[in-house]
Parts: sequence; C-alpha cells; structure tokens
Amino acid sequence: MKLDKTKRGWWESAVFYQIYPKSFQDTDGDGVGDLKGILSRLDYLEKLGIDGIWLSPVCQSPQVDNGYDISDYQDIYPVFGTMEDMEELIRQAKMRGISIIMDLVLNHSSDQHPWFLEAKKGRENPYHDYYVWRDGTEDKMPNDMGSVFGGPAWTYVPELGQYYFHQFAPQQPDLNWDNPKLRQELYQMIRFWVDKGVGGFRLDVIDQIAKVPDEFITANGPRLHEFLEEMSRKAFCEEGIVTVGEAWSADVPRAQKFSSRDGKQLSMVFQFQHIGLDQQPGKAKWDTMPLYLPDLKKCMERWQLGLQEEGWNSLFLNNHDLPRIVSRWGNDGIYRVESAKMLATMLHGMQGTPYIYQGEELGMTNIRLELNQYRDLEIHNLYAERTAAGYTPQEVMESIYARGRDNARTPMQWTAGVNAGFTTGEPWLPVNDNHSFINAEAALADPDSVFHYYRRLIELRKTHEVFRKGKFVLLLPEDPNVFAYLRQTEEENLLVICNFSDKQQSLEEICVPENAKLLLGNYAEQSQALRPYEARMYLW
Ligand code: TEU
Repeated sequence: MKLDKTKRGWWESAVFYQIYPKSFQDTDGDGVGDLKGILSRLDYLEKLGIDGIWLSPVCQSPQVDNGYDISDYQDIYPVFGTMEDMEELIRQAKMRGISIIMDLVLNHSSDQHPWFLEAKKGRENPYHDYYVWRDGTEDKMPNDMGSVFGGPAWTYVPELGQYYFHQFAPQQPDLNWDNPKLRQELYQMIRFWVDKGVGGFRLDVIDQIAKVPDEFITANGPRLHEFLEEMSRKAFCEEGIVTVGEAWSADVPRAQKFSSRDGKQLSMVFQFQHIGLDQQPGKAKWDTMPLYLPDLKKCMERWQLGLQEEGWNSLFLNNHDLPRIVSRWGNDGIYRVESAKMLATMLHGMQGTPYIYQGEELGMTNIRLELNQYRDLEIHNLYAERTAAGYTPQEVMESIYARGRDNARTPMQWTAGVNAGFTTGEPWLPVNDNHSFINAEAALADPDSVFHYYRRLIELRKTHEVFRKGKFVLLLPEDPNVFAYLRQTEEENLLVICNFSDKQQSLEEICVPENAKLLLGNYAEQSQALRPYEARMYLW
C-alpha cells in the first residue's frame, strides 16, 4: 500500500528500513557496497513492504568514521557512486513508494571539509568561526572534556595557539551553531537535497549541536530548541518532509518537545533509554549485565504513554551502532528464528514508526573476529585504553563481542554463496560464516522465515488502525519472562504476548477473549502454554 506523502503525519503509518551503504550490496567488486547495489535490491525492499530508506551517509568523506565525517555535503563519495546514481536511486525508489531519508551530520564535519581547512588558516579567516575554538597552550587544554570515541575532546593547532573542540574523533571537528552564517549554509545545503526529491532526514546527534564546552554542556544546550525551530522553518519547510533526530540524552519530556504535534521541530526522535538497560548503571556501554525484563517493560510503557498524545515515537532495537538484537535479547542458537520474530512482534505492536536495520529481517547475528579484523575506530581505541588500564585482553574482547559496532556492520547476507553474494571482491569487513543458512535467498523461499514474518507485521500495520492509534496498556508488569500488552481503540483491541525466555511459560494470567482472532504467531500449532520465545498477536 502506498502512502500519500504530501501530508504531514504520513510516517505514522510507515515502516522505515536503514541501509548502511558500505555493507549492503557491492556491484563493482571493490568489496564496498554502493548506490547501484541499493538500486539492484529495491525489488527486495518493495517485497518487504517498507515506505522509506534511512540511508546512512553517502556524501563525500575521508571515511574515518564510515561517512559520519563529511567533507562535501553536496557530493557523493565516489566509492559509492555518482550524483547521477543518487538521483536514479531517489527516482526509482519513489516509483516503488519508497522515500529516501538522508543522514544529515550537522554537529560536525570532516577535518578535510574546505570550511575547516580555511578555518585553520588563521583567526581572522571568515571560516574560523564555523568551528569551536578556545585558546590554550600545547600543555594546557581549555578543560578536561573527553570525546565519545576516547581521548580528549580538544585538539591543538600550534600555528593558532588554539584548540578546536570535537565530541567525536579529532577528524570530526564540531561545527559552531552559534554562528548564524554557518546555520544558513547548512539550511541551504538541506534545501539542495529537498530539491533533489528526498523524503526526509535522519539527524545525527542532533541533541548535541548546541554545545557549550566552557560549561561542560554537550547535549541539550540552551539554544537547542531555538536552532531546531529555525531549521524546521527554513530548511524542512515542506509539509511531507519527515525528520528523525538521534538524541541519546532524550527523556520523555524532552522528546515531547522535539516531536511536538505542532510540527515545529522534528517528526520524532530516536531515544535510547531502552538500549541502556543491560548496561551496568553509571558505567560504559562495554560494561554489560543481563536484561531484567520488567525494566524493559516499564521503560517502553513510559515512552508509549508519554508520547501517546504529545509527540510521536520511533521504534527500534537495532542500528549501525548497536549489536544485533537476536544475539543481545534473543537467542542466536537454536531459537534464533523464534526469538527474532518474538522481538519483532514486541516492537511492531507498539505505537510509533518502526525502523528495521538491514539484516534484522533475516535474523542476522553478532560476529566474533580477531582484533585486527575489526574496522571500527571505536573498537581499536577501546582496546588500547582498556588494556592500558589493566583489563585483560580477553575481557576487552568479550566487551567487543557483546557491544562492538562492527557486529552490525558485517556485510548483508544475500545468498549462501561466496561472500554471501555481497561482493565478488574482498569484503571490507568479513562476512559472517553463518550466511550458509542465514541469507535472503533462503528467507524469501521459506514462507516461515523471519523475512516473511516482518513482511506480515508491516502489512498488519497498514491494515489495522489500532497499530497507529490504539492506547497502550501494559499487562503483568512484574513478570520476569512474559511481555504482554494491549492496544485499544473504540473499535479494535490488539493483544500482544511475548515470551522472552527459552522455557515454557503459563498463559493463565492473561485473558484472551473467545472472539479474539490470532493475527500472527511464531509457532504453527496451537498450544495452551507459551513455548520458548513464543509470540502471539490477537485482535478482536
Ligand atoms: O552516533 C552517536 C553516538 O554517540 C553513538 O552512537 C556512538 O557511536 C556510540 O554510542 C559510541 O559508543 C552517531 C552515529 O550514529 C555514529 O555512527 C557516529 O559515529 C557518530 O554519531 C558520530 O557522527
């Protein structure tokens, strides 16, 4: 079903799919995915039924952080293809009812961006103030702020006697949003892409643009909402443009503001509170602990109720920065298929716009590699820092296996053949050996595959209004194994029941009315009790 995308709110019935272009499909044998590769897989995506592709960055970049370091916002990274390829992709996707949602990295640029090359030339240079500088000396930094990827957030430029600020790698200098000229340039650039026909934007670390390093403020700086309103007015001025901001710091009140119904800022944000629940409190993401299911239920409930009337949720368990969910909260052994479907059921029954990350619809899993096979700079920084701090190499590797970003970035598994059909060359990151049985070709041929299950979930969202509008009611909040909830409108009731454990669970405490119809489930035969990782969706 194709949605009318000229009106605000079309995304409330939509499902989006994230593509990490480097790992999706290679067509020229250089081992790196490309735009022509995405073009060649549009039929596959159309079959799945998605309405939009969030495309991770494809702009010109030295690729220090896989394209999240942009050196030209209005040109394409040549390894991915040309501007003509991009235009063709936008056009062909549109013909299939699929919008392209560009990834906008507005918090920082690459240190190879002409603005930064100019900025470094002198304090009087007109571009100097496009970045965030503070005076200092070689041995005295402005303060002791650290960067997300490890090491200090300041890098010294001796010729200027100044430090520039970077929340991420030194090759990703932060842009100075306090400078109105910089903001105008960014808005103009956004208009360039709107004119090319893209359907919307995903905004990288958007809560961090209004930083005030002197006060140690990174997220939610005092001018953040002012900047967002201005950008929305001046750059996203078409009604049908969808915007989703990445906001690690967002809590419910903040997200209500970001995604307020008046449409003054963003359509929705990615919030990460559920993502941190299996992390030891107060520690880093590498310091893991098991998920306690009641925590997840309470968290999801808070977001479902919090944005029900005031705002809009995004729904996701995976992206290019997160480990594979089936390896994380499911079971990537004998119950891989069941648990992948169960996790999808839990998420897709909720209110919001679901995002599927490439390969999630196949139940792709994490990978374990040798240290030197990993490509992510964060992994290598972590290894160096933690071994220096006294962790054993084995301990650090375990953290990397559990949380490393390359888990999500291994090439898409298309076939059981050489390199999973991803490339005829040497893949830039190893292909997971399990492509022999986890691959799109096999999934398409098997009516019970994870793929077809996702396809049905997407279809259901389009068929029943209760998915978009239904009020959320959490059931059994304290049950450590079963996640169950209702969605209700005047006309329809949806009941979602998910067993998060590999043991049988009783269904006695949940009342399933006699007139309820089983819409979808991940086991073929009927049974009284819930089987391992069983999921059911009832409608009446
Ligand atoms: O990520 C923002 C971010 O802070 C995290 O996702 C981060 O990568 C992770 O938590 C580190 O532990 C965005 C992009 O999604 C990511 O790929 C980029 O590397 C980052 O911004 C910088 O642009």
